Amino acid sequence: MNTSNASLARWIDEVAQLTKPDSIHWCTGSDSENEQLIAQMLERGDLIKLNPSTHPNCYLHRSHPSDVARVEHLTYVCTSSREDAGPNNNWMAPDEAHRKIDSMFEGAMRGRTMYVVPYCMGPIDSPYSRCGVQVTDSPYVVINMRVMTRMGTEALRRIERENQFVKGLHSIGDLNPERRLILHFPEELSIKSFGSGYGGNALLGKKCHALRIASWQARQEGWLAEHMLIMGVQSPEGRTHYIAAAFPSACGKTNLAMLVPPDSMPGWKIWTVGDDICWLHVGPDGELRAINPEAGYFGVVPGTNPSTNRNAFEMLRSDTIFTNVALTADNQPWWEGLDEGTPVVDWQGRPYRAESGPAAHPNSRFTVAARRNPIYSSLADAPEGVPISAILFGGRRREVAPLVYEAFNWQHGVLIGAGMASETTAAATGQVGVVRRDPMAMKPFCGYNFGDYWRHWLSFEQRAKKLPRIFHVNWFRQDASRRYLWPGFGDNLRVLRWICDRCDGRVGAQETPIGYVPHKQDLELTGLNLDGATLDALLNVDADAWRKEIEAIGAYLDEFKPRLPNELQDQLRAIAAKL
Ligand code: OXD
Ligand code: MN
Repeated sequence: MNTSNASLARWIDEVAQLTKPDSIHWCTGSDSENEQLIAQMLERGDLIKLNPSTHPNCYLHRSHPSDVARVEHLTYVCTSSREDAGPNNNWMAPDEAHRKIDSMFEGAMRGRTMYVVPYCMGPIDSPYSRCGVQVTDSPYVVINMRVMTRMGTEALRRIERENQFVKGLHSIGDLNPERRLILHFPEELSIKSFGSGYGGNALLGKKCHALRIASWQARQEGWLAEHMLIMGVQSPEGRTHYIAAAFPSACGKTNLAMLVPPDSMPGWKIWTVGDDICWLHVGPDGELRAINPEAGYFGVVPGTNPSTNRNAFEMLRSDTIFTNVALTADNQPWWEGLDEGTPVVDWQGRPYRAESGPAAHPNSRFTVAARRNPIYSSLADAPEGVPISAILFGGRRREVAPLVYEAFNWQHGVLIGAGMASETTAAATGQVGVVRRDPMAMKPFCGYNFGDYWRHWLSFEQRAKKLPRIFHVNWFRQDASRRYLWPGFGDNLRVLRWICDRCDGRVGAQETPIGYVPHKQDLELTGLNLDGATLDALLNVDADAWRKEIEAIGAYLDEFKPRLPNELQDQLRAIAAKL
């Protein structure tokens, strides 16, 4: 027995009887354990050591070519009542779901080691953190979980003290896409994932626990689990505002969280608290406080270079696990958008040929400890979290949504989040570039009915003494010839600065039917080559386009009746009337 917790010991026994591993390894999270796993993976060819002089302690893993992204069509929320999962989730009855996936797990770990991975989501000593145990037969998952969570003995001790944990059972199976399922049982606080080794499907602490299960728990316990980065924006006077921002997958959360200020804004500093997930609690002072439940970044590689994100680029030069990138002749990692080196081997390990598509997979990823980030916030591990001044919602919208606008109030802000839309990306299997509604960037991650979720968001008006202001941003506006109107990346600080000024009550704004937009003179644009017409286009609220948008949002929200809160419909009607 490796634990004093009887229910954990019993569950591990049951799982071992079902999956029949050759041996069981309880992970401690130690350096030597990690080194042994890496040595074993190198020997089996599951990892490739990258050039140690340019990229010390970096490795490449190539996944099965059919297993490179989240599989939303195979991801289910299994609640007793279908309505509780809502139209936003695939649903299966819990009994049927267990039966189906247990038949896949039957004997699945024969000939393999079963790893027991205790982990803590959030600082190990934070009252806001929650623990879990993932069982897996994939050493790749273990070494990634060690980077992404507080994994090992300390987490196990906390589980033994609290006697509560999320159970996550995972096997890569035979990686057959026909035998792949990602199932969530929020009522049982458990997850079963079979047939994929890809991050979002297999690192169960991340999307499965910290978003789908946690969002359910958060509703019961009065907090929020969100798909948001958390960053500190420090002004030259030394005042720091913490901002939480929700953007769909592969829309630049990691880049924004690690932003490098433009030369024309000396004295501004950015501090990263988190790049993907945010747990928001009402603190003792009645304000919203945020922790990042993760301890590492599982970020999109392509496009990372010293000018788009110098911090990320530096961070990836050592101690990083790369997945599905290409290789240069001297074994350095290579990806599209890296402005140096030449690929010779593509992400599938084949000699690179331009006509066979990109060298690195568009959803190739890095796994790296958050502490390697040169601008890691000193409060990122604070058990009490950071106070949030502003919440941002945003998507990839070629048209319609202006660069930035502010909600009139909390209810309107919730409507802005609920009506969010974005063009799809390579982070999930399926067509790329089509506009879909992605409320709060949680479409793939909310573990319950969106109608109930929005009602829960609205309830924070009663729960909190002071709420953050809510904004919508769009870095991705294009003109008719598909040219981006806004430079993005470091220059996004210009928009964040306006947001901080609004939080401090320092600047006014122009009222439009959809919210407050900046007066042009209040945006810091020195050093930017932006002509007046482009700025007008970026801030323009086109009434015709918005009438259509409001209609589309209304039609989408109607899908959630009868659980759709009336407040959202009232907000929508008010905007329609003004338009
Ligand atoms: C991610 C995602 O990996 O959102 O963070 O897909
Ligand atoms: Mn994400």
